[in-house]
Amino acid sequence: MGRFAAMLVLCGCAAAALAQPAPGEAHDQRMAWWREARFGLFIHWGLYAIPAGEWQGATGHGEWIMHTAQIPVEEYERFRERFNPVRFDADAWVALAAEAGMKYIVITSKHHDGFCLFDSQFTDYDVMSTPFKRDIMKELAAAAQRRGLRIGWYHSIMDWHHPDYLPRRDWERRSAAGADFDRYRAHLKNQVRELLTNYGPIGVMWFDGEWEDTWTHAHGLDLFGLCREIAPHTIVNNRVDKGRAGMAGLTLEGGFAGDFGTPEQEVPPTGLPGVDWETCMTMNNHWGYNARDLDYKSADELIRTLVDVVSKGGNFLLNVGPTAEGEFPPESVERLRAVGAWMRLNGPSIYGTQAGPFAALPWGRCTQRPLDGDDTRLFLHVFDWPADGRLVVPGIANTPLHCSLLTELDQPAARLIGARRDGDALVLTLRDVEPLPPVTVIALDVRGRPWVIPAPIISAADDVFVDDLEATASIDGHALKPPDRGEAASVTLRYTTDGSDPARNSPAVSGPVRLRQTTTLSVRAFRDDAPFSPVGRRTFTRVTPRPAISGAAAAEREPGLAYEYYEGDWQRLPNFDALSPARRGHVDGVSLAPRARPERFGLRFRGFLQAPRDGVYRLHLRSDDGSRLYVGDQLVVENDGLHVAEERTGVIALAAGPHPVTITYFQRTGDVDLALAWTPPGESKAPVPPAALRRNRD
Ligand code: FHN
Repeated sequence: MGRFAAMLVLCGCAAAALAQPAPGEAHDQRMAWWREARFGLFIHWGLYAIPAGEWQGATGHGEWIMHTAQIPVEEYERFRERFNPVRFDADAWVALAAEAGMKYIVITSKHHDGFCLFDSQFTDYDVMSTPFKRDIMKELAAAAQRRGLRIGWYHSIMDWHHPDYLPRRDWERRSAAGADFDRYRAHLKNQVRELLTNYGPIGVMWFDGEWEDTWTHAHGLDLFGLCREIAPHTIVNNRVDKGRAGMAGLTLEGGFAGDFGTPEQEVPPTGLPGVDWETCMTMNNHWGYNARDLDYKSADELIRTLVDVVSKGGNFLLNVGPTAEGEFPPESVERLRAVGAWMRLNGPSIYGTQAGPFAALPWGRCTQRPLDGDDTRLFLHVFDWPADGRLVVPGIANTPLHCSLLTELDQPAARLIGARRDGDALVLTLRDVEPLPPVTVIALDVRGRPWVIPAPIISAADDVFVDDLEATASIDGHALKPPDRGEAASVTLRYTTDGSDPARNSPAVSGPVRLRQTTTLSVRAFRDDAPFSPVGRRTFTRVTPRPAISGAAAAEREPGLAYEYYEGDWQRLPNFDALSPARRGHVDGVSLAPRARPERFGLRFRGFLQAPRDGVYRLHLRSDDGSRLYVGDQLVVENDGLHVAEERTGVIALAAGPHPVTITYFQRTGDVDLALAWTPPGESKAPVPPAALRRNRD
């Protein structure tokens, strides 16, 4: 066995290039209530609640029904005559939000369909021209104020009704002649002024529908500036501008506007220090009311998602789509009440807390808040209760001061939970403690600010190798000293190659290693012969290259790939075998050339990838929206889903020669992108050259 390179690497923040408004005093003051609140109610309500997801027999629509069912404006407008939510009760809605433990409400003042739920002097396409004739936003704002909740407006930039909004939907017959987008922007700004002026203090402007090319960065800055000018205390999301990184929702560098990022239907994989963000999520599969969609997340899942989001430093905006009668669906009410019951017991572990100090915990999550002096309260959210009654909190150097169930904290009869040191970890004794599912919260007070030592990082080119592989180990130098003070501890990295935990007499790392067989490397930091970090572990597998295909003579193949072009509306890659292509042909390489329209289309490319030599190949597929790459039947790159241009990489060992390859892709709306690159063994990353692609002769 060779040696490791012991590198005490100062690893900086690895987060993508994310922007944040100038931190400053004003920003923190503006964000203070929102960072304290952590949990809010999203409401998607409008004319689309009337069809409730159904149109001419199709039942999968939502708030996009005007577009997805291609309902002409003049026909969709007629829903206005039927909008009469006689059971709407603003106080009842606010009471349900408060009962759930929510501290703010964001409701659709106008969604993409252009219909306004408020009394606007700039359009008659609003609630005052319906039989209901009441300003719903005014009633809800007043009810929220009475109950001490903040109110916010979701206002769509995209507008499928206003004659000056462009572009038209690609299926519309309505002419775009005479449409003036600047006149539309003036209309939009007039309504934003109404919303920020006529309804009392507004907590949030939650813009959406910013992705079409007619809306520019300049427009975003202008609208953001208007909000700041009219209501300097109102926070504005990043969808006011063009800097949102798709459904992942965070704000890219480049001076884009917005006070917080907006991941949608997903939670960032790790916390993002210093970044304000809010995950918005549906309870079922639709934002707007769909009467048939009973696929609701359980209350337990919603509670764990709330904890997951807050443990990473975010806010959670949970959606309800009310019915046309003005009521929350009973399934939503049931879940709001269940989440509220948990919040009444555990709210202090959510409200005003910050992201926990751990990159990951095997049994749950952690949030934290400072205590008087320099000490810290850690809220340990236990999802998986330890069968042996021992809860191991790994890689924490702090001294424990107090530990009990959150629900017993500050009670005279509080049962203390034992917390003792075991190497790098604190071990809590839970044998006599009853868990409180779905998430039991333990309050662990520690001296000082959290000093967490992560497991060493084991680095190598890939997890698989054909002939041999070099690996190294390192530990984050920042973690080797207490926060903000003291000298870095002097540590030694020790390792094993059989999967066992390194011990104080295990060999010390001292240089790179050359692996020639499948091996599990385990590395741990030791200080004065005592374990100082958790164990870092990584398995490297020796593989045999996938044999190239033989038989069909290469001479019968042409350069390039065969393609099939499909048209349809998908949220994920469809099964193209079950569809009929609108067109077939061949192209030099993977590209968008075969498409016949800007959105709602799919492509499938098939052919052969010529591997120049035996070895491990990294294949890189970038797409907006979803894509996949197969070699033979093996899925090598998974990049499916609705997202901005994101690149995913897969690794496969190939023998020299041709290998059957299939790339699938779909685009729903907005920006498009598709690109294939590779990193052959011993070479650097580059687009796959046409010379490496072949297709069967027609
Ligand atoms: O198109 C909208 C969608 O209808 C819904 O409002 C979500 C909620 O954030 N936002 C857009 C999709 O990203």
